[in-house]
Amino acid sequence: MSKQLDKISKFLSYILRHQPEAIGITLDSDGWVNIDRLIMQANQHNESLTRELIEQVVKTSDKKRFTISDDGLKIRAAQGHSTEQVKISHVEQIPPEFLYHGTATRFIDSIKNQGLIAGSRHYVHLSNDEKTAKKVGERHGKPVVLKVKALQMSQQGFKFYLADNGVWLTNAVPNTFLIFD
Ligand code: HQG
Repeated sequence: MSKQLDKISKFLSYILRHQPEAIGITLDSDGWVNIDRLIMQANQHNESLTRELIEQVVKTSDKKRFTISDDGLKIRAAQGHSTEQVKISHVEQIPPEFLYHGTATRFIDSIKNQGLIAGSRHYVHLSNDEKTAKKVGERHGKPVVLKVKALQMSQQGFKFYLADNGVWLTNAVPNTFLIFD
């Protein structure tokens, strides 16, 4: 992804996950906003944005961070929200036996005590594969990948959701379901 598109991707993540009010827009409870309105408000706040640039970001996003509605009128972030405006009804799914969570070594003691908590986001984020989890962990420091006994959790009543982009979400992971190698 080019530098320009990367910058726009970061801007869209900030607005569509965390601070829509920063450019005076409101997201609906499923996270959607009208694309024309988003562009107008962004431009009014000195962020040059066009439909074409948005489409390029959506198309080239390695993690498929954003989804455009079937009618082409709206956009939302697939997951990762912290804003209280949004409560996406993600699809509930039975997870595979194991899912993975990438974190940094400095968080391990705390995670051993408390399990995984969502922090400022709405959910704990889990990946299907270790490689993706490692990349997520690298964002925070020296990466560690934890194995989560997801199927066992689900059999005990914990709910799992699959976001538009394949990221698994759950409210929290008690430490008894974590494998620290
Ligand atoms: C850690 C990215 C101490 C947790 C990725 C993580 C993801 C604890 C950090 C998405 C803890 C939160 C989300 C506990 C959890 N004590 N630390 N009890 N429980 N933590 O950024 O999962 O590139 O909010 O391990 O791909 O890193 O932005 O969550 O290190 O899908 O599109 O607290 O963001 O996507 O950090 O990443 P984050 P995350 P994008």
